[in-house]
Amino acid sequence: MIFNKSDIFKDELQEVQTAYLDIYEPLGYSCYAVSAITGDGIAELKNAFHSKVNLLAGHSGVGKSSLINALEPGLKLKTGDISRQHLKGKHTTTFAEMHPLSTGGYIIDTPGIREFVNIDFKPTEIGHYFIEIRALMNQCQYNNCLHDNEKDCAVKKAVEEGKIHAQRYYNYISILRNEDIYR
Ligand SMILES: Nc1nc2c(ncn2[C@@H]2O[C@H](COP(=O)(O)OP(=O)(O)O)[C@@H](O)[C@H]2O)c(=O)[nH]1
Ligand SMILES: [Mg+2]
Ligand SMILES: [Zn+2]
Repeated sequence: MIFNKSDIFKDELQEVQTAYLDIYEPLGYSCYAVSAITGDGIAELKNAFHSKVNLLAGHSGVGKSSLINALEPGLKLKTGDISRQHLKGKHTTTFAEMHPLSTGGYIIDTPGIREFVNIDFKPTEIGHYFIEIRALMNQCQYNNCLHDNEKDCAVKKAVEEGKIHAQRYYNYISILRNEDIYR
């Protein structure tokens, strides 16, 4: 989990970052607060990425290409101005591209999140990609439970008990209902 643009995380934004760290760190995800502009945290990222095949996914404009440039200045990937992107609906990176890292391994730049979310998941498969939902789904009453309106759902029970973070459940339901927030 990478939190880029840490140079502009101040005051309320700092709290937002902390709130996300509190969701993802307990789930076992390594979290990195970095800045492609100041270089903060880039050394740690380099360390985590070396000798692996890494892929950056996230909304257009979050700084994926800028981060890769910070890791590998020689690549000189095109980066975009967010406001202009929004006005013209233009994405700077138009297809996924794999680049070798000088530390060994590779990094894949992607245009955004849309292409991943558009993959046709069966509704019953979505829960497999949430590790905390996956861990409980066998305890649901129905083996095809979507953890939505079903009775005796172990996932919903865990959300009510605070064992699954409400934000994560909300994200799950949004993907299940094919909502637009991740596009
Ligand atoms: N303040 C700040 N701006 C950044 C940072 N990283 C990227 N940007 C800016 O965010 C915009 C989008 O960056 P880009 O790398 O094209 O995003 P991508 O669409 O995810 O590849 C550009 O204007 C970058 O200069 C950062 O760490 N801090
Ligand atoms: Mg890009
Ligand atoms: Zn369930």
